Amino acid sequence: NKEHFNWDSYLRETESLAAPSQCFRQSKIPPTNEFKIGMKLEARDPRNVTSVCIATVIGITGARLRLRLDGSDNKNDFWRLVDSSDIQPIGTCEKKGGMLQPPLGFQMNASSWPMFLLRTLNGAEMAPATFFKKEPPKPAPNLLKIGMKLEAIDKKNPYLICPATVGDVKGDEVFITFDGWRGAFDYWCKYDSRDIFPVGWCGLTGDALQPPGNNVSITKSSAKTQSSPSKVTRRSMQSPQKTVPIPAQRGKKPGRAKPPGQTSV
Ligand code: MLY
Repeated sequence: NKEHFNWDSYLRETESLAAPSQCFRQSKIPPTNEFKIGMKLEARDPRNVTSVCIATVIGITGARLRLRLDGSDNKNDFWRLVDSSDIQPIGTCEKKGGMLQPPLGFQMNASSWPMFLLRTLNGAEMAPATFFKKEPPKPAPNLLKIGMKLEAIDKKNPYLICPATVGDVKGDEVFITFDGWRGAFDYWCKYDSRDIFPVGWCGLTGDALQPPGNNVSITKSSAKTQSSPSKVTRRSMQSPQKTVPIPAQRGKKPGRAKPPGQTSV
């Protein structure tokens, strides 16, 4: 899909509505990203959330940082918003009486951690405290409704932010479906997740919003009920809410075979 994606025409052609910005735990004006590659900070280890580790900024994308934990490998990078509560300036942990921990999968012998820590911080460029922005408050209550459009992080490819649709709502949980991807990347999350954004977010941050996929969702219900494709002007515009979310999948890792024609990066 080479043509550039335009939300206004997409919303018109799919006859859908964008979820209002008050639905999201995101600041209305995205926070400015002042970080520079190479700067160090403290970050919660995504694989061991009780640990606070040293991380290095290895990429900048919109209002997010691509982070790598010092002493970890290059296969476990993660992305955080500059106003995420998972990141803080170096020194914060100690100030609060905590101890910096080696990341899960620390590549050296555990006994070498104290010396490693000393060396990794020696002469490091530390991100200034003013670069860290305050996390926006949770909106209350859950205002997301089935069919609303949004931008969402693809959790299997977390550097990607994609056009998505609310496929289901159960209390505080929302089912995020990726337009044009047959359900393979869909997931449940809390309505106040930091991984979902209002329509227009990437346009404001300068992040590259992915175009919708080209795959029609083929499910029992859509195959039976879809009488006329007249409103569907592009294959990718099939309303994803016609897919049947499988609640049993909640919280589970892949488990399901990928449909043909889709490969993971
Ligand atoms: N390399 C993968 C990327 C899939 C991304 C799906 N997201 C956008 C929902 C592929 O092409 O299959």
